[in-house]
Amino acid sequence: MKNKYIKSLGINVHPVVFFSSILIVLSIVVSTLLNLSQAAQIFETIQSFIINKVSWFYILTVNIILGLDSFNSLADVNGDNIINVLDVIQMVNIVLGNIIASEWQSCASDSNGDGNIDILDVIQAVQFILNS
Ligand SMILES: [Ca+2]
Ligand SMILES: [Ca+2]
Repeated sequence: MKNKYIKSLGINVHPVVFFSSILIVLSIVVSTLLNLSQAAQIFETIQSFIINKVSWFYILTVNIILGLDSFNSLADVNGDNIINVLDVIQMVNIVLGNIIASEWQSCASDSNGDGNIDILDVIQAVQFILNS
């Protein structure tokens, strides 16, 4: 059986999944960087909605995130105690259904604590990486 995984730099990746995930993540990051004012407006709109409509949930979520972050597991999907692009790639693969997340990975991937793993979690993880 042909091994379709690439082993380099100590990571084991599927080439199609890996490079398509990188392309998706880079396109999100680049489009955000190229449209900073529009991205800021979108994030401000989302934040305003959250604060005005579901502030109790926002406060609860922030406390949960801070609590989880103190254990350094939030968004650390691969469990190496570092939050970087490898975690984002795994999150994208979980969102796309390319990999089935363990219960621990599901908890780590739910960056915003809303109980769903989706693109908002990926965006939050990318923002965390860019801000750190
Ligand atoms: Ca990690
Ligand atoms: Ca989520």
